[in-house]
Amino acid sequence: MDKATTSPAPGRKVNRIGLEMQAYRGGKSTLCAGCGHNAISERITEAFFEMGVDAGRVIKLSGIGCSSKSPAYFLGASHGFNAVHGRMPSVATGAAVANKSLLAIGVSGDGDTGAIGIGQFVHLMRRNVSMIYIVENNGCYGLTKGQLSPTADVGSTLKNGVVNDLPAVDLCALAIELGASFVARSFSGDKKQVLSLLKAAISHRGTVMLDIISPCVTFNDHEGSTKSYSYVKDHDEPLGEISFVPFFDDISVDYEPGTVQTVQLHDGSKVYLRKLELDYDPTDKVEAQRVLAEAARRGEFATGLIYVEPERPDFVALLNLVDEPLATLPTESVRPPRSVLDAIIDSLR
Ligand SMILES: Cc1ncc(C[n+]2csc(CCOP(=O)(O)OP(=O)(O)O)c2C)c(N)n1
Ligand code: SF4
Ligand SMILES: [Mg+2]
Repeated sequence: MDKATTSPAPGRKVNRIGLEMQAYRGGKSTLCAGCGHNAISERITEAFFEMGVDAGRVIKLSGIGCSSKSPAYFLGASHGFNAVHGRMPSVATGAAVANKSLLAIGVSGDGDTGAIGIGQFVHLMRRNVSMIYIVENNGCYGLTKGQLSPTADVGSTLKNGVVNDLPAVDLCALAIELGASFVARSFSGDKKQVLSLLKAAISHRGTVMLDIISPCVTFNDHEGSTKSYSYVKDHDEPLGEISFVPFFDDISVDYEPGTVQTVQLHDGSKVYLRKLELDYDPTDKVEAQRVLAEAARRGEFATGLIYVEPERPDFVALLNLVDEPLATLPTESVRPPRSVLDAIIDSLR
């Protein structure tokens, strides 16, 4: 990034590479006011600013969905690739292998990841591709008007009364099982926790799977949902016809390790967040799986850094590549000279 064009005004806060927060912002959000996804974009902006990351070495990736639109709203100076629905992991894997000097951050949704993209997600996790993979989890397909997603809890209902009778996919439990080396869960309204998890994620090498419960204020607003706010609008209005988007205050929470925070959503429904104890050991895989299963049994979400395995080699390390990123290797290094090709052809005659 050209520092000369972004030199800070006197007295303004700058980070360790001399840039202001403004240098880390993206375009103006077109998502609904109050959508949890907007709060996450703000935290990503803050985290990259506070960590003093050079935005020119970051690649933002996504699939399709409201959540997948988010990379447009942060790190405007970074590279970006908006992939096909559910196909972000393969694009991210290609980018990470081609240029290992990039810091990759992907934003997906519970539909993009848990439904159409589940196969690609599985292989990204087991390869431990070095990237930050965020699932903005609202338990529904926000962009296509609120259908239940695979992370919707049993008993969740659609507005028309349809009840979800399928068990939810726990993407954190799956990621741990598959081999992701940093697995965490939070709530979009917990500014402190989301920010500190993102800062830790930026420092990690390997797959960071960060599941952030992020309410959809527009569609997932029914009583009984465990991942939603509702908004106040005419109840006779048919689902899918949005005549206005009301403003909501963001719900913010701040609670101590080891305690349970009940979050009352706009429609009166609740989510229960249990922050892991301060002395919780996130390096114990079996304990991490037990904590997730126990929280699910109680109808709660365990939040915090659930599992970390800092020493696990990432995919690029396993491939044993040359030191220089493949993308910047000179032609002479990657293309054999004519004489070598001729010798091969001769040997086959
Ligand atoms: C191949 C394909 N199938 C289906 C769709 C329709 N579609 C677009 S976004 C989406 C689901 C989005 O849900 P989620 O990933 O949870 O994101 P959210 O909008 O809730 O943030 C679907 C089914 C599509 N765009 N492409
Ligand atoms: S429809 Fe839901 S998920 Fe999409 S922007 Fe609006 S509140 Fe967010
Ligand atoms: Mg969703």
